Amino acid sequence: MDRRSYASSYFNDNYSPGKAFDGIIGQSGSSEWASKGEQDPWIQLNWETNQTFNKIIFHDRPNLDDWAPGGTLTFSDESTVTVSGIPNDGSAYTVTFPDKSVTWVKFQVSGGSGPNVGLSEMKIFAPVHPAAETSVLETETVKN
Ligand SMILES: [Ca+2]
Repeated sequence: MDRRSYASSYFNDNYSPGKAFDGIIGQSGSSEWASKGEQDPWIQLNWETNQTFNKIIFHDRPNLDDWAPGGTLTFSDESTVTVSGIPNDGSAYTVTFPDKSVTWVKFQVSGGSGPNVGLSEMKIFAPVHPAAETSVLETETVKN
């Protein structure tokens, strides 16, 4: 799956937007995206084909100076989801929404504070098909 990340700015190559999608969480200076002097930066992930997902887990930069407390998710279908309450310490903050089948998602920070606001991670999850539901149906079939 080919994907490409963009941001309004990044501090230097060690803080590139791809670091928010590298699966590494909570390591200052080695696995986080940081903007270059912005309080309300944006970051975007594009795919070559439609991706279906319904959950994003945010982790702020773990340092307590830079904080992206929330903002707005925009999807390529032009729908939006408001995000608020991302903790400053980098702990997980989960946002769920109806299934999106889209080619890009953008997160525009609002209310940010600190010298170089960014994110440690923005982890995107595909919908989980409820295996438990299948089990129940199978049980009922056996009873009959
Ligand atoms: Ca922080």
